[in-house]
Amino acid sequence: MDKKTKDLLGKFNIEGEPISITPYGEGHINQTFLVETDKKRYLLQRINPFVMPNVEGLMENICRVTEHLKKKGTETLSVIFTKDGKSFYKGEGYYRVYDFIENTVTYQRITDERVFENIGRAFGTFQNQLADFNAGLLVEVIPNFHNTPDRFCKFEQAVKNDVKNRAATCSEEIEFFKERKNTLGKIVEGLADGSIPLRVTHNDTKVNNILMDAVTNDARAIVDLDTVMPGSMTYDFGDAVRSGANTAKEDERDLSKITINLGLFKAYAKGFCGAVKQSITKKEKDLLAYSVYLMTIEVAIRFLTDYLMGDVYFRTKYENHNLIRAKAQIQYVKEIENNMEEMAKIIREL
Ligand code: ADP
Ligand code: GN1
Ligand code: MG
Repeated sequence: MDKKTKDLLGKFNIEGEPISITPYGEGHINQTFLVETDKKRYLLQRINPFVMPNVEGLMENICRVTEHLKKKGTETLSVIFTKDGKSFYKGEGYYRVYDFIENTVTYQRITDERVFENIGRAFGTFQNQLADFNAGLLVEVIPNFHNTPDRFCKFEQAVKNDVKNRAATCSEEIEFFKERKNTLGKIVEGLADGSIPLRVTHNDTKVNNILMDAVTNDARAIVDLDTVMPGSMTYDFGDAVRSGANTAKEDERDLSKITINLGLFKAYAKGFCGAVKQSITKKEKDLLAYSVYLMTIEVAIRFLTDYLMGDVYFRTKYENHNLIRAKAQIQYVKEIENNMEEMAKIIREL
């Protein structure tokens, strides 16, 4: 390990002598590393300042939410403080350290219905456990995060500016979103007129943001708490199904492999709805199938916007990665559209 890394780790209250540091996980936002000392393992993250410029507010949110969850006996992230008592360190970038949660696995995709039902139950339970958390204490770290009409406006702006001269390479995709402009508002409108309750939600319930027990496959800890903010319960339903019930990778190039696995959809719905049955309203339940459509088209719009803007938001692995992601998510939207009635029926019959 080089001196610079050792010095950085030395700023935090970690146990033992650092031995190794390796890039870890498949997150699209922060830079994540697994750190081993002669005593323990830790997760070091370089926080993405473009996405979350208010690091102070972000870490304040995470400390409050994790304290709240710990009081309820739930396993969650443990922030390792710096030697001068701060939840992050500012050097050449912003860094934070968490305990590495041992004996767990993260899935990038789901194939087993029982596992997905466990994940649904865990995100539903997370929702319940934050029901008595004072939302007024949370800083809106990424404003308008799931405001899909606003995402659409930003996309239109990116098409107009076309700073990288890329719009000509994705005219079909641009058209696809424009045709669906009027389908994007149901949830923000419901939140605004009070017909959908504003709750404290995770907002990024991608399946690799939950750690499962390596032996039993039960849900152990929900991680990536950067986006815990006021929102709609339906977001935490829709985004998990988007990421978990796809039969192909998020960035699959072979579009013929992509569809929604309805068995998995049903399994997640069973777990999630079972957990929130005391609090979910009729309108929220009626919007669950739609939320899968909405979260998928929203992320597709975001990938294409980022492609048009020159890949400034999501971490990418190759030149047109965001375009490939957008195309795959568009294909998934089409499949969801074709299965929407069946999905709504599954929810009604639960
Ligand atoms: P990003 O914001 O870039 O998505 P995450 O916070 O989700 O970064 O971390 C990336 C990955 O690291 C997660 O998908 C998960 O697999 C793993 N991970 C995150 N926190 C922990 C932790 N405390 N212990 C073990 N693994 C973790
Ligand atoms: C990002 O951070 P990660 O990889 O868990 C993004 C989500 C997207 C997702 C798409 C803060 O999630 O909103 O749905 O990529 N997170 C943020 O894979 O923007
Ligand atoms: Mg993540």
